[in-house]
Amino acid sequence: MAKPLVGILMGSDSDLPVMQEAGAMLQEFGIEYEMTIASAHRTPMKVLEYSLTAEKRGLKVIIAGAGWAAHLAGVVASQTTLPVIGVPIDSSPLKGLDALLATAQMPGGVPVATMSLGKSGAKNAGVFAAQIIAVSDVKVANRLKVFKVEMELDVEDKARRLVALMSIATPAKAAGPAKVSAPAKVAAPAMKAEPLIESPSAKKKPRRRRRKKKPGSAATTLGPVE
Ligand code: C2R
Repeated sequence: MAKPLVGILMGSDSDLPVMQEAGAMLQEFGIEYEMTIASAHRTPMKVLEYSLTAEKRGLKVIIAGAGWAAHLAGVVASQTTLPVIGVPIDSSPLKGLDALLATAQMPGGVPVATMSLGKSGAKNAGVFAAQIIAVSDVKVANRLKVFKVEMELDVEDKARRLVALMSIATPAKAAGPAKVSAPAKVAAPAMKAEPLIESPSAKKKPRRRRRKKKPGSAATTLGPVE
């Protein structure tokens, strides 16, 4: 078996249903990977050891997924020059916002390439790791190209099926306009189109024009009060 090129870390076994999406993508691109649980909070020495030896062991990329106060990816990034991809996991009562900020908001000099929350983030971590490896691996680069084309074809296929479904649901439309009886025309009330958003100036009440006082009117003829 070839040496793993990607290391997938997660803070807890509870992260596995999300993080296995990353593994599935790497498998699709034919990239060997390893997977383990390590926590910067609960097993800090294991995280240090893993990060410090990763490059020597032949890893090219590390993917680190964690939920809650997710410090795992940042701590890994502090101990290696390998690219670190962070996956924030949406397992907390804050629905992952805490993990997203903790993973993304790294101080300058210690980057963590942060993916989106949850399963799509883990999937993207797998694709992104493959893209990093593809820079120096033509085989992986070609597989990525095929992956993109397949994704496009898949969307087009779904679009075609949707159009077909729509024509089944509304057969009258599909049969052509000649068979559809035209609805009786109802005279629309004369209405002025209202803008959806009123501009502040439009909200202002129209200013009343002051009438010019005619010369000789009471106001102009009254002299100062003595
Ligand atoms: P448990 O389900 O084990 O209680 O863990 C894990 O990633 C998990 O999502 C709850 C959550 O705690 C996270 N965890 C971290 C770290 N270690 C564990 N964020 C860490 O080192 O950052």
